[in-house]
Amino acid sequence: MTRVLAVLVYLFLYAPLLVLVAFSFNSGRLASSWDGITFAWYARALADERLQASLRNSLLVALATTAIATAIGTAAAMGLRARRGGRAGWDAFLALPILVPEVVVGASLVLLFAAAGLRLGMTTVVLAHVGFSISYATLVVAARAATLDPALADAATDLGASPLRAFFHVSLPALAPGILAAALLVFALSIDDYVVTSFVAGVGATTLPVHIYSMVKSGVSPAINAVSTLLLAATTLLLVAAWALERGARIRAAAVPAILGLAILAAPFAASKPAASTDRVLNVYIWSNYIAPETIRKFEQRHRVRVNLDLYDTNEAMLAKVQSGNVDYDVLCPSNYAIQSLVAQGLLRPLDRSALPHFANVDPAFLGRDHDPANRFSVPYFWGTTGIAYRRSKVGTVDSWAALWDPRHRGRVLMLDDTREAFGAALKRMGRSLNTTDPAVLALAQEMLLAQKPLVRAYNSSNFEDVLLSGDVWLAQGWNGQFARAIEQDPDIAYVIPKEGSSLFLDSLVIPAKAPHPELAHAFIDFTLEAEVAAEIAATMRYSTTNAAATALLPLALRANPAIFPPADALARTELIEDVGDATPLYDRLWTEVKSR
Ligand code: N2P
Repeated sequence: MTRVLAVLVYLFLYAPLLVLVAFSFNSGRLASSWDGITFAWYARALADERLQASLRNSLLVALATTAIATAIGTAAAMGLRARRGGRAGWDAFLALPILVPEVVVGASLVLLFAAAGLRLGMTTVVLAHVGFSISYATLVVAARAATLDPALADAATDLGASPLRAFFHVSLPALAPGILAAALLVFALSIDDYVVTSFVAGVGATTLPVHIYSMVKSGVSPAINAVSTLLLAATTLLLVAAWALERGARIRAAAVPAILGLAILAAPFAASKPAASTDRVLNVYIWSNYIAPETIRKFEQRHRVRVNLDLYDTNEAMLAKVQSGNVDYDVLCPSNYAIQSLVAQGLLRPLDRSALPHFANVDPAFLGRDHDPANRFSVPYFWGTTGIAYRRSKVGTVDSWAALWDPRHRGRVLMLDDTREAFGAALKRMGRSLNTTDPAVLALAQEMLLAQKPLVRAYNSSNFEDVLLSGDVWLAQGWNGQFARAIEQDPDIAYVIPKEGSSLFLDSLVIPAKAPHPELAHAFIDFTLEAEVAAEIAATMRYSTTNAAATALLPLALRANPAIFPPADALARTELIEDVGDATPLYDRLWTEVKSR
């Protein structure tokens, strides 16, 4: 009986990992069906330059962290041992950082770095990793140190050795397995940290876990399973080595798993041809699913530069990062209402039109809008609508927001994880403007969203179309481009702009006031304005282009697709989301309450 229980517990622990490993070899794209064995995802993952760059960053950070944290940890362990008496209190202080939630550590470090005037980048990542690994390193070395007989070092000093000599010749060799175990543990902790790193990474310091997470955001590809399996194998091997050393195994015995683990991490470098060396970089921060890696690659080749691409899923997330002031982005893609607030805060740089010869390709219908009347700061990129996509076979025909509140759809509804869009749906359902600033109306909208919560399976603004495709939900609020792609994959899915009306968005490229590479930023924006490039972007992403010259180049099927270019009567029902100024904090608070209650 106990044996059966033990098997069940281990299965519970390891089943998700086993599924991940298995599906990294699945030749089909979907996790719902097994289509045969392939190594293609590994080949794809190993050939991905962005992945290699992030792995390179991860290795650099992990090596630096290991060296620094292990040295400090060893010194601390020796210091603690020397202080006989009163140790317990110090031990507790050491263990504390291990227990402090990672989000707290991340958020406080961002504040600290801002106060110290440090720009977020590789250095801040290393500092953060050293910070959270010192405790682990100290505890592991201290455990080994406790088994040492202090009389040995005393004997060496009695025989005339200096304390330093006694440490290096007597204590250190005896401590070596503990130090190595600590080093391996620190390396493993650093190489797969996500939470703290995502706070302090800034641009150009994307590590492997951060990259994997952004891959998930731009659409789930089984290549992620392959990368994750490699990362899993490498960390497991390193931890086995650390564990063996702690158990007193010979260093040579532990070397086998350690070297194997490191070799797995080095594999992508062996598989890659050396990247074209270039020190010109451009930091682009844009919506997920808004530009294809292939398009970025073309720009990189043409200008012999490297583009750091970071992705976001809400204007609020982007604004928070840009307002924090210690990130170095060159190009952003805010929605109209976010541009209003960026301009008001003086955070954008006026554009140099002479550096944008293809500006004339923009459809004049999208120029001179309220958020930037003379287009001094922004160049339109994509426009689109928010609506509901649904499974016809499950819910019939949908034409109203009420469907997202229908108790029959309990647990089958997805809402955008986006303040203005979620409130927009509720407000439209009430027949109100989605730009209302009336606190009483907003309180009612909040009540509606709270009442809807039991029906909602997920709040998601990144890969909502995948959740619908997978069958997990039957109805999803979301943005039209990604839904257009879903409909092509599964004709059971339909998209509608509800009869009560919905939101319209207009997203533009802008250059932050403090952009470190404004010239390249102009070159990039102009590149996206070229008719062929804009057409490629629109055709791969399926959002609606604001580029008149590109529209003419789009395949007829796309131009005639009502999900991408909705009929006039549906468009007439939409309303542009606008900056609500002083009411913004109210919206934010009400939305946080909906999510947390
Ligand atoms: C991108 C979604 C479209 C952005 N993933 C809506 N402004």
